Amino acid sequence: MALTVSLSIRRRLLGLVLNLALGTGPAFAQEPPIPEKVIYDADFGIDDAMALILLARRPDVALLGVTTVFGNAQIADTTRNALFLKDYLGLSAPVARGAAKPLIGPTPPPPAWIHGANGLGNYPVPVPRAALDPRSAPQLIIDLVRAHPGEVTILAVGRLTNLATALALAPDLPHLVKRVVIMGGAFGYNYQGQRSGSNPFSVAEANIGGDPEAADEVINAGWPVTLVPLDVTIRTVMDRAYLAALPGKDGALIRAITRQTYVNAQGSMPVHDSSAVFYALRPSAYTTVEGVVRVEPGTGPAAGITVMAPPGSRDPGFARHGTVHVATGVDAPAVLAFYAQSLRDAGR
Ligand SMILES: [Ca+2]
Repeated sequence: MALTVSLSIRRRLLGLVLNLALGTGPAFAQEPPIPEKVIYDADFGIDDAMALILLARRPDVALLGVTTVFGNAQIADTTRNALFLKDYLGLSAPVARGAAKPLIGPTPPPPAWIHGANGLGNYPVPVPRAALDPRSAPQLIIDLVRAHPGEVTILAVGRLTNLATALALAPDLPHLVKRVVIMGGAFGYNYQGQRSGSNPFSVAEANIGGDPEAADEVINAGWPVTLVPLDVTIRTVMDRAYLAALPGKDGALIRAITRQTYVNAQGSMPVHDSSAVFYALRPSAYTTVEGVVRVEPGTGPAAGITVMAPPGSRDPGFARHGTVHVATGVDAPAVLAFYAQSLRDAGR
C-alpha cells in the first residue's frame, strides 16, 4: 500500500515537474474557453451580416444554427444573404428560412435606404452554393435547443416572429434555453425615437415595432432575457476610419456592404446587431437595469413601444410578468476594439 502511494505521488511529482518545465501544467495552462452555443436569428441586413462575421470568427462561440426572418429585406433576400454568408464563412451550421410576415397585420416595405434593395447595401451577392435546411426556422430552433438543453444562447437580432412561433409549437422551450439576448427596443435612456429620421418607425425600434405581438410574447415567455436596445447601440459607432482599418478579407467585405448606404450616405454606422453579440460575450462592457417590460401592441403610432414598469407598479398589465434585463450604458470603445481584434486574431 505504502509503495503504491509512494509511486503514485512520485508519478504526480514527476508530472508536475514536467508541466513546470514545459509550462503546460494545469496551474499554468491557458484553458481554452468553453464555447458558447449560439443560435443566431436575424433579418440579414448589413449589420446582421457583420454580427455573423464576428460570431464565426470567435473561438469562444459554437454556432449551432442560423435562422432568417423578414425585416431589413424580404425573406427571400434575407435567406439568400444568410446562405451567401454560410458559403463565405465556411459555416457548418444549418441555415433555415423563417417568417415572411409578422404574426398580425401588414408587412411594411423593407428599409432599402438603410440596407439597400437586397439587404446587403446593394453589394452584388453571388448565387449561394449552400443548401437551405429543410426545416422551418422555428423547428430548427426547437430541435437545436432540445439537443442541447440548458446550454443554448439565442441571439435574436430581427423581428421576433420565429421565436414567438417556436414558443407556440414548443411551450417547454423557456425551460430548455440558457438565455435570450435580443437587439431591440428603445427605453429613453439615450434615445428618443421621434428625433431619428432614419428609423422606419415613428417611435418604436424596428425589431420590436416590426412585430409587436411577437415581441411581447418572446420578452415575457419566462426565460432569461436581456434587451440590447437602441439606447446603447446608437452609442457604439463605426466611423469611416474604423471601417477602413478593418483587416483582411472580412474587412474588405464589410467595406463593400457598408459603402453605399452607410459610409457614403451617412459617414458612419451605429452598431446594432453586433452589440447583442458583444453583450453575450462581454457583458461587463454594459450596465443594465432589471424590470418588467411590455410592448404596445397594434398598428397605431405608439405600436411597438417598449415600456418598463416603474418599480413597485401594481398595474395589472405589468403585475403578472417576470423581469428582464435592459442594457442602458456601454463602454463603446471597448466593444469596438473587441470587434476589430476578433477579426485580427482570426487572421482572415
Ligand atoms: Ca437585424
